[in-house]
Amino acid sequence: MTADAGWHPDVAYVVLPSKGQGQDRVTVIRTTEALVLAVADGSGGMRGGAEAAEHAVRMISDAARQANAQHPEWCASLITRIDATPAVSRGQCALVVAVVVENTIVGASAGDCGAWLVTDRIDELTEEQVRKPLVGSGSAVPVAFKADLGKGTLLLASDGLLKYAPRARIAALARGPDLDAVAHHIAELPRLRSGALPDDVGVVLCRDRAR
Ligand SMILES: [Mn+2]
Repeated sequence: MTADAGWHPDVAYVVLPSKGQGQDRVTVIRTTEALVLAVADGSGGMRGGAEAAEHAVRMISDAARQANAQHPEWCASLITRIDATPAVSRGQCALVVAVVVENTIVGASAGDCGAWLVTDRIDELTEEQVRKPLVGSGSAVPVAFKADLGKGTLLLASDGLLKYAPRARIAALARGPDLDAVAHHIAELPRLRSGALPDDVGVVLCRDRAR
């Protein structure tokens, strides 16, 4: 064992706006014990979607520094808290939050941002999610999830990836060796021949470097 033996998660993320600043936001927060990851997708049909997504990731950053983030219900109660204190613009967003502590993943989502654990197969951790109403409506329904990271790659993403890229392609890329390159290549999957993106893409990846 080397001097810095211990838990060294590898993390990478990419956000690609379809135009302007877009409305997807991601955050990665490393605390001493945990890694807190989130993807927020501001609702495009509503004014203030980007502000809602920014507001959500700001609240997550603030909360991540408090204790207790490893509790299985922490992410769901955090989403409830964000839902109950919307952005000034009263915009809304879809949101997925995950906390990784060594081998354990706990998380929650509301809306259609998803979390997958990619191994030799895809575990759709957010399979049971409730997609409407969105966070900021005051009546979002966060659904928690839990998994073991193992040798897998955890992927959090907005619908701009999950709706517009083939699942098998996402998973095949997610198994690649260089996580930064993986994030970049996955985020480019939805790009159309015209060069445009059908929607903003937000993606965060995490895995154990020692896997
Ligand atoms: Mn979207």
